[in-house]
Amino acid sequence: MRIDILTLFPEMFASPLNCSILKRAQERGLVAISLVNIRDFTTDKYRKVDDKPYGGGPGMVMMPGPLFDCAEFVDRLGPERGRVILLTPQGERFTQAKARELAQESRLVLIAGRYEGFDERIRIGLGAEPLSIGDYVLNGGELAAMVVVDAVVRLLPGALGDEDSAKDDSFSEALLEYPQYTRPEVFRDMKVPEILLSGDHAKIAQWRRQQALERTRQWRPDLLETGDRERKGESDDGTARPDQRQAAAEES
Ligand code: 6GU
Repeated sequence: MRIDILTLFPEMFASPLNCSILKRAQERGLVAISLVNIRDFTTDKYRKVDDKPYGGGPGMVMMPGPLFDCAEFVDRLGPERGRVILLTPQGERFTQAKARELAQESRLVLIAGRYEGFDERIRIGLGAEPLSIGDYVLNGGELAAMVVVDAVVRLLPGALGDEDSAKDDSFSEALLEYPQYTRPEVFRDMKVPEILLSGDHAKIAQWRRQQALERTRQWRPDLLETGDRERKGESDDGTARPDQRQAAAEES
Protein backbone atom coordinates (compact mmCIF):
# COMPACT_ATOMS: atom_id res chain seq x y z
CA MET A 1 0.00 0.00 0.00
CA ARG A 2 1.06 3.56 -0.67
CA ILE A 3 -0.26 6.43 1.48
CA ASP A 4 0.38 10.09 0.66
CA ILE A 5 -0.52 12.63 3.33
CA LEU A 6 -1.09 16.25 2.25
CA THR A 7 -0.62 18.57 5.21
CA LEU A 8 0.57 21.99 6.34
CA PHE A 9 2.38 20.36 9.29
CA PRO A 10 4.37 17.34 8.08
CA GLU A 11 6.51 17.53 11.23
CA MET A 12 3.50 16.51 13.34
CA PHE A 13 3.64 13.03 11.79
CA ALA A 14 7.27 12.20 12.50
CA SER A 15 6.88 10.50 15.86
CA PRO A 16 3.72 8.41 15.30
CA LEU A 17 4.97 7.13 11.96
CA ASN A 18 8.37 6.18 13.32
CA CYS A 19 7.44 4.06 16.33
CA SER A 20 6.19 0.55 16.96
CA ILE A 21 3.82 -1.12 14.46
CA LEU A 22 3.78 1.74 11.93
CA LYS A 23 7.56 1.86 11.85
CA ARG A 24 7.83 -1.90 11.46
CA ALA A 25 5.17 -2.02 8.71
CA GLN A 26 7.16 0.52 6.69
CA GLU A 27 10.44 -1.30 7.29
CA ARG A 28 8.82 -4.54 6.15
CA GLY A 29 7.64 -2.84 2.96
CA LEU A 30 3.94 -3.37 3.73
CA VAL A 31 3.26 0.34 3.34
CA ALA A 32 5.10 3.38 2.00
CA ILE A 33 3.99 6.65 3.58
CA SER A 34 4.94 10.02 2.14
CA LEU A 35 4.29 13.49 3.56
CA VAL A 36 3.77 16.42 1.25
CA ASN A 37 3.61 20.02 2.43
CA ILE A 38 0.66 21.85 0.87
CA ARG A 39 2.44 25.18 1.42
CA ASP A 40 5.13 24.12 -1.06
CA PHE A 41 2.48 24.50 -3.77
CA THR A 42 1.66 28.14 -3.12
CA THR A 43 2.69 30.66 -5.78
CA ASP A 44 2.48 34.01 -3.98
CA LYS A 45 5.24 35.54 -1.91
CA TYR A 46 3.32 35.11 1.38
CA ARG A 47 2.80 31.36 0.72
CA LYS A 48 -0.89 31.82 1.44
CA VAL A 49 -3.08 28.72 1.75
CA ASP A 50 -6.29 30.19 3.21
CA ASP A 51 -8.60 33.15 2.71
CA LYS A 52 -11.82 34.71 4.02
CA PRO A 53 -15.10 32.93 3.25
CA TYR A 54 -17.32 34.33 0.50
CA GLY A 55 -20.60 35.40 2.06
CA GLY A 56 -18.90 36.38 5.27
CA GLY A 57 -18.54 34.55 8.56
CA PRO A 58 -15.77 33.78 10.99
CA GLY A 59 -12.48 32.08 10.29
CA MET A 60 -10.52 31.24 7.19
CA VAL A 61 -11.07 28.67 4.45
CA MET A 62 -8.46 26.53 2.68
CA MET A 63 -8.04 27.77 -0.90
CA PRO A 64 -8.40 25.30 -3.77
CA GLY A 65 -5.31 26.38 -5.77
CA PRO A 66 -2.44 25.06 -3.63
CA LEU A 67 -4.34 21.88 -2.75
CA PHE A 68 -5.15 21.08 -6.40
CA ASP A 69 -1.53 21.61 -7.41
CA CYS A 70 -0.37 19.52 -4.47
CA ALA A 71 -2.84 16.69 -5.24
CA GLU A 72 -1.87 16.69 -8.92
CA PHE A 73 1.81 16.45 -7.98
CA VAL A 74 1.03 13.57 -5.61
CA ASP A 75 -0.96 11.76 -8.33
CA ARG A 76 2.23 11.45 -10.34
CA LEU A 77 4.11 9.79 -7.43
CA GLY A 78 2.29 6.50 -7.88
CA PRO A 79 1.10 4.30 -10.73
CA GLU A 80 -2.61 4.84 -10.01
CA ARG A 81 -4.69 7.70 -8.63
CA GLY A 82 -5.69 6.25 -5.27
CA ARG A 83 -8.68 6.94 -3.13
CA VAL A 84 -8.73 10.53 -1.86
CA ILE A 85 -9.90 11.11 1.73
CA LEU A 86 -10.61 14.57 3.14
CA LEU A 87 -10.21 14.71 6.93
CA THR A 88 -12.93 17.00 8.25
CA PRO A 89 -15.48 16.97 11.07
CA GLN A 90 -18.05 17.43 8.26
CA GLY A 91 -17.64 13.87 7.09
CA GLU A 92 -18.79 10.30 7.35
CA ARG A 93 -17.75 8.73 10.65
CA PHE A 94 -14.60 6.60 10.60
CA THR A 95 -15.29 3.11 11.96
CA GLN A 96 -13.58 -0.28 12.09
CA ALA A 97 -15.67 -1.26 9.04
CA LYS A 98 -14.30 1.75 7.15
CA ALA A 99 -10.76 0.86 8.26
CA ARG A 100 -11.26 -2.65 6.83
CA GLU A 101 -12.57 -1.17 3.59
CA LEU A 102 -9.61 1.22 3.22
CA ALA A 103 -7.13 -1.56 4.06
CA GLN A 104 -8.17 -3.22 0.77
CA GLU A 105 -6.92 -0.29 -1.31
CA SER A 106 -3.46 -0.18 -2.86
CA ARG A 107 -3.24 3.58 -2.60
CA LEU A 108 -4.70 6.26 -0.30
CA VAL A 109 -4.31 10.03 -0.43
CA LEU A 110 -5.18 11.74 2.86
CA ILE A 111 -5.79 15.49 2.96
CA ALA A 112 -5.41 17.11 6.38
CA GLY A 113 -6.55 20.70 6.59
CA ARG A 114 -6.51 23.54 9.09
CA TYR A 115 -8.76 26.58 9.54
CA GLU A 116 -12.56 26.66 9.41
CA GLY A 117 -12.80 24.34 6.47
CA PHE A 118 -12.11 23.59 2.83
CA ASP A 119 -13.38 25.42 -0.23
CA GLU A 120 -16.12 23.03 -1.41
CA ARG A 121 -14.46 22.75 -4.84
CA ILE A 122 -11.63 20.78 -3.20
CA ARG A 123 -14.00 17.95 -2.26
CA ILE A 124 -15.82 18.06 -5.58
CA GLY A 125 -12.86 18.62 -7.90
CA LEU A 126 -10.55 16.07 -6.30
CA GLY A 127 -13.31 13.51 -5.79
CA ALA A 128 -12.42 13.46 -2.10
CA GLU A 129 -14.46 11.51 0.44
CA PRO A 130 -14.98 13.48 3.66
CA LEU A 131 -14.14 11.48 6.78
CA SER A 132 -14.42 12.40 10.49
CA ILE A 133 -12.99 10.43 13.39
CA GLY A 134 -15.72 11.42 15.85
CA ASP A 135 -18.08 14.03 17.16
CA TYR A 136 -15.66 16.59 18.54
CA VAL A 137 -13.57 19.31 16.94
CA LEU A 138 -9.81 19.08 16.53
CA ASN A 139 -7.54 21.95 15.54
CA GLY A 140 -6.80 20.26 12.26
CA GLY A 141 -7.02 17.03 10.31
CA GLU A 142 -3.49 15.84 11.14
CA LEU A 143 -4.32 13.80 14.23
CA ALA A 144 -7.34 12.37 12.43
CA ALA A 145 -5.12 11.35 9.49
CA MET A 146 -2.78 9.60 11.93
CA VAL A 147 -5.72 7.75 13.47
CA VAL A 148 -6.81 6.56 10.04
CA VAL A 149 -3.28 5.48 9.08
CA ASP A 150 -2.84 3.62 12.38
CA ALA A 151 -6.17 1.78 12.15
CA VAL A 152 -5.67 0.87 8.47
CA VAL A 153 -2.02 -0.18 8.54
CA ARG A 154 -2.47 -2.59 11.46
CA LEU A 155 -4.98 -4.47 9.27
CA LEU A 156 -2.45 -5.07 6.49
CA PRO A 157 -1.40 -8.73 6.41
CA GLY A 158 1.88 -9.12 8.30
CA ALA A 159 1.64 -5.84 10.21
CA LEU A 160 0.95 -7.47 13.57
CA GLY A 161 2.61 -10.38 15.28
CA ASP A 162 0.50 -13.56 15.59
CA GLU A 163 -0.18 -12.75 19.19
CA ASP A 164 -1.83 -9.44 18.40
CA SER A 165 -3.70 -10.47 15.29
CA ALA A 166 -5.90 -12.98 17.10
CA LYS A 167 -7.55 -10.07 18.87
CA ASP A 168 -8.48 -8.47 15.59
CA ASP A 169 -11.20 -10.92 14.60
CA SER A 170 -14.26 -9.77 12.71
CA PHE A 171 -16.25 -9.28 15.92
CA SER A 172 -13.72 -6.97 17.47
CA GLU A 173 -16.11 -4.03 17.71
CA ALA A 174 -19.33 -5.90 18.48
CA LEU A 175 -18.81 -5.83 22.24
CA LEU A 176 -16.28 -4.21 24.51
CA GLU A 177 -13.49 -6.56 25.52
CA TYR A 178 -13.58 -8.50 28.78
CA PRO A 179 -11.22 -7.39 31.58
CA GLN A 180 -7.68 -8.77 31.51
CA TYR A 181 -5.29 -9.55 34.35
CA THR A 182 -1.63 -10.48 34.49
CA ARG A 183 0.88 -11.03 37.29
CA PRO A 184 1.02 -10.44 40.19
CA GLU A 185 -1.93 -12.39 41.56
CA VAL A 186 -2.46 -9.79 44.29
CA PHE A 187 -1.63 -6.15 43.67
CA ARG A 188 -2.28 -3.56 46.40
CA ASP A 189 -4.95 -5.76 47.93
CA MET A 190 -6.69 -6.25 44.59
CA LYS A 191 -6.97 -9.93 43.69
CA VAL A 192 -7.23 -11.51 40.25
CA PRO A 193 -10.73 -13.06 39.96
CA GLU A 194 -10.58 -16.66 41.23
CA ILE A 195 -12.12 -18.09 38.07
CA LEU A 196 -9.16 -17.01 35.93
CA LEU A 197 -6.85 -19.13 38.12
CA SER A 198 -9.16 -22.15 38.03
CA GLY A 199 -7.97 -23.67 34.77
CA ASP A 200 -11.61 -24.34 33.81
CA HIS A 201 -11.58 -22.97 30.26
CA ALA A 202 -15.31 -23.34 29.65
CA LYS A 203 -16.12 -21.44 32.82
CA ILE A 204 -13.53 -18.78 31.97
CA ALA A 205 -15.02 -18.28 28.51
CA GLN A 206 -18.48 -17.96 30.02
CA TRP A 207 -17.27 -15.44 32.61
CA ARG A 208 -15.49 -13.36 29.98
CA ARG A 209 -18.55 -13.19 27.75
CA GLN A 210 -20.71 -12.15 30.66
CA GLN A 211 -18.18 -9.47 31.65
CA ALA A 212 -17.99 -8.21 28.05
CA LEU A 213 -21.77 -7.90 27.92
CA GLU A 214 -21.91 -6.22 31.31
CA ARG A 215 -19.36 -3.53 30.49
CA THR A 216 -20.87 -2.97 27.06
CA ARG A 217 -24.23 -2.41 28.74
CA GLN A 218 -22.62 0.01 31.20
CA TRP A 219 -20.31 2.04 28.97
CA ARG A 220 -21.48 1.53 25.38
CA PRO A 221 -25.18 0.60 25.46
CA ASP A 222 -25.42 1.97 21.90
CA LEU A 223 -23.51 -1.13 20.72
CA LEU A 224 -26.35 -3.34 21.98
CA GLU A 225 -29.14 -1.32 20.39
CA THR A 226 -30.86 -2.77 17.38
CA GLY A 227 -30.74 -0.98 14.05
CA ASP A 228 -27.08 -0.09 14.31
CA ARG A 229 -25.80 -2.71 11.92
CA GLU A 230 -22.26 -1.61 11.46
CA ARG A 231 -21.14 -1.37 15.06
CA LYS A 232 -23.28 -4.35 16.06
CA GLY A 233 -21.07 -6.26 13.66
CA GLU A 234 -23.81 -7.49 11.39
CA SER A 235 -22.96 -8.49 7.88
CA ASP A 236 -23.87 -6.46 4.80
CA ASP A 237 -26.94 -8.56 4.05
CA GLY A 238 -28.39 -7.62 7.42
CA THR A 239 -28.09 -11.05 9.02
CA ALA A 240 -26.43 -11.26 12.40
CA ARG A 241 -23.01 -12.82 12.64
CA PRO A 242 -23.11 -16.01 14.73
CA ASP A 243 -21.31 -14.28 17.61
CA GLN A 244 -23.89 -11.52 17.53
CA ARG A 245 -26.84 -13.85 17.76
CA GLN A 246 -25.32 -15.47 20.79
CA ALA A 247 -24.72 -12.09 22.42
CA ALA A 248 -28.29 -11.03 21.69
CA ALA A 249 -29.67 -14.26 23.12
CA GLU A 250 -27.68 -13.90 26.31
CA GLU A 251 -28.75 -10.33 26.58
CA SER A 252 -32.46 -11.13 26.59
CL1 6GU B 1 -11.11 14.66 10.50
N1 6GU B 1 -10.81 17.05 11.59
C1 6GU B 1 -11.01 17.94 12.58
N2 6GU B 1 -10.50 19.17 12.44
N3 6GU B 1 -11.73 17.68 13.66
C2 6GU B 1 -12.24 16.45 13.76
C3 6GU B 1 -12.06 15.46 12.78
C4 6GU B 1 -11.33 15.80 11.69
N4 6GU B 1 -12.70 14.36 13.17
C5 6GU B 1 -13.25 14.65 14.35
N5 6GU B 1 -12.99 15.90 14.70
